[in-house]
Amino acid sequence: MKHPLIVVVRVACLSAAFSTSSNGQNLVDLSDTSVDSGVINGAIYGIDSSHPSGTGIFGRSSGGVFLTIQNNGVEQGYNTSAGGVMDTKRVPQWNHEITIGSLGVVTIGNKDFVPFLLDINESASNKKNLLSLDDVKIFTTSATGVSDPTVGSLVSDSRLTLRYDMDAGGNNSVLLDYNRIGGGSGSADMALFVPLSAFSGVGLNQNLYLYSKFGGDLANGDADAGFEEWTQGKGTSSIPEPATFSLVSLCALACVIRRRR
Ligand SMILES: [Ca+2]
Ligand SMILES: [Ca+2]
Ligand SMILES: [Ca+2]
Repeated sequence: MKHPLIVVVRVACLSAAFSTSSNGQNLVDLSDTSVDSGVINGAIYGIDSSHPSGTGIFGRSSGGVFLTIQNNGVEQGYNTSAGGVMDTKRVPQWNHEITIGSLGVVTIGNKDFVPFLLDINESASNKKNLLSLDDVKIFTTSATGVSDPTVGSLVSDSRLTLRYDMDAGGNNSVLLDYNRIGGGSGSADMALFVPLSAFSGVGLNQNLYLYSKFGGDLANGDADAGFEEWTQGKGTSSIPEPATFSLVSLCALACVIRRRR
């Protein structure tokens, strides 16, 4: 198990890159060993070098792998427990809904983020080691077993609320290198930190759907070989309960009224 201190040190390192990155049209090239992280639409995409990974080990304390995607060329999917949707695999054991209440929170600089980890599996040679992450869209909903067949139908599904969109405002991308963190050595390839503010007011029992797409945006970034796997990163605190805030506010208001009498 990872010591909490390692998380603190790692996110402190990322905070430096956070302040110098820009939003909007953006390529975060994590295949460039001089680049450790970048920001797209407020979320940090960074190299993760501290986590043990692999099914059953990676993120076990947070529930393990929740999204498994595999195809050649372009591949996409989201973490629904419904089978046969897009390019998802190993449904529902390693591809299933997660709740808002299960998410961890970490602080980077003076902002709170929800961490996710990505473990890719690509061929190690002949430039097949590269993989483009083309899109990440995160939704919340009270629905379970969502089976929209396209990203367009996901976005237009009235049951779902879009909370984060990598491609908002432009066709943004992240380039990943399977060999950078040592391929199958047991480390995650990328950490994604989504601003906690994206989930403001969402009930803890709501489901989170994370849609991601690979292999389409960048030359030599085709998908191949094994599964791409998403897990929840481990937080240093938990998501606050919206109802708790409401009760605190009501209590504060009651105290003010009482003092005025
Ligand atoms: Ca590849
Ligand atoms: Ca894109
Ligand atoms: Ca793959």
